[in-house]
Amino acid sequence: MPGIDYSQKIPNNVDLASDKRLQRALEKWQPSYIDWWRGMGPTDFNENEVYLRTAVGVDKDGWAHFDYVKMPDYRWGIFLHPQEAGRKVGFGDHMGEDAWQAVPGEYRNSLRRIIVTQADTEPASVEQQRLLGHMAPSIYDLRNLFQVNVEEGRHLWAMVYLLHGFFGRDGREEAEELLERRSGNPDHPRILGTFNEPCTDWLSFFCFTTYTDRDGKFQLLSLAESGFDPLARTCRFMLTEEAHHMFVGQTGLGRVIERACEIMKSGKDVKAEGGIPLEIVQKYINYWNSSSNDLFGGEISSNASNFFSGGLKGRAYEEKLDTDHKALEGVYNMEVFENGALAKREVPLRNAMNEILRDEYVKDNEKGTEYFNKICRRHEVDFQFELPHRRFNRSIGMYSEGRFDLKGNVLDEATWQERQSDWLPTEDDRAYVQSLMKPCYEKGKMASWLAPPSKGLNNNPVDYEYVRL
Ligand code: BYC
Repeated sequence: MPGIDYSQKIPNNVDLASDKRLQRALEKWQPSYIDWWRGMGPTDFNENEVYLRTAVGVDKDGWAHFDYVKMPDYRWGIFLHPQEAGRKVGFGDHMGEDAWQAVPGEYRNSLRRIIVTQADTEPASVEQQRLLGHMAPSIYDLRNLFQVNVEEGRHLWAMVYLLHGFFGRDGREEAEELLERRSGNPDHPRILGTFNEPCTDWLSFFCFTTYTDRDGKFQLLSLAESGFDPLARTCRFMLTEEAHHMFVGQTGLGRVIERACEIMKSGKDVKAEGGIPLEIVQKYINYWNSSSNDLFGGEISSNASNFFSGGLKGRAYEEKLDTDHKALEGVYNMEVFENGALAKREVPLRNAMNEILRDEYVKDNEKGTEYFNKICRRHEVDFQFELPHRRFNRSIGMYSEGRFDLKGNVLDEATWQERQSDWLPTEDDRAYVQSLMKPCYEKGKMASWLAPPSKGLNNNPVDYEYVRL
């Protein structure tokens, strides 16, 4: 297995030096990327040394390397999971054929579209989070934010390698565009909805890394099955990085909940003590979870069917599933929304691939909800977190045509208008959360609204100097 070559301008494990054209093209893109980072990344912290984790290998232990790095000097590179000899396409119409090492002509446009959509989310999230460093609740959290940011930058590199390496001139043009679109810019927005939403407080950041990054996990799991082998190998390695982002989100929300529970248990008022009431946490969960549900696309999708039949995008864990990998027969029983009402309908399996992936996502989210409820029970606080129903507050797909409550029941417009402030953050809720967003940079100290983590990083104490300010 080739290790990562750090002697090159662009660290990589794909023997970039042997492909001079590709190397030149990527080295030409590199300064534009650094310019983008210096302008749109966490700009005001470019000169600080941050205790970051860098990949030195693509195996399980390859993550062991931690060191102080100034973010613009981070070694963004191209790291692919090792090639599996004799790998075959594992699903769809081409099942059993050799996995493709080049882009099949007939799927060029679809593959480019999938890769560009995935790629676009990476710089978008860095842009969304760029000002959060100014209001971090601790140095430990500040470092985690920056770790997430540099890894999203690396994910962009991973996708740009595919665009440059396999899509010729179109790919190079798409790579340029990835540095030109801007999160939330009405004239030149990012492609997917959630990635244009403002993320200007840390409660949103923890929800984003819990729910939006978890969408990333499932999209990557399905692309890791792709018959286009370089895409599959790229996504397999990205998944190892994604896990840390969800850890940041899940434990971050857990600590906010824990702090509120501690205050409640002591009989004091959560707001008076500078905590975040659990009802507000639930509303933020409702908001970010529903937006992230949109990221799976429409419930019935011919795009998804084509991606599956072409062997481009499988189901999560497709290889391990004990099932018909062609999905030609069988149906998905869906509750469709038609003429203002829900009705049961059998949908051909291939057309339901987005929904099948969303099912896995919902299951994984439910485990997260249970983790939050355990914290409440441990503190003997009588509060039950609930995951909103997938129909709630949607902007994409058939359920965006109607209004639904948190349990997925159909509502009329008037009831929705009357009730939505009970379910989604109001201006007042947002103003309150924003009022707490003050930096807490004293070593080992935490802001008033969250509990300390149970341990520090890489066997260091919680009060370690994770960022040299
Ligand atoms: N917002 O057939 P449909 C991550 C569009 S996150 C706006 O229903 P399809 C990360 C769609 O483009 C993972 N538009 O959907 C996390 C289409 O437009 P056109 C990102 C949307 O194509 C945190 C139309 O609606 N990965 O990694 O089956 C931090 C109808 O499309 C949205 C990927 O996205 C939306 N939410 O499925 C950092 C994987 N949803 O063509 C990173 C690659 C749909 O009619 N992408 N539309 O103009 C895909 O597999 C698919 O494009 C989607 C959409 C699943 C996203």
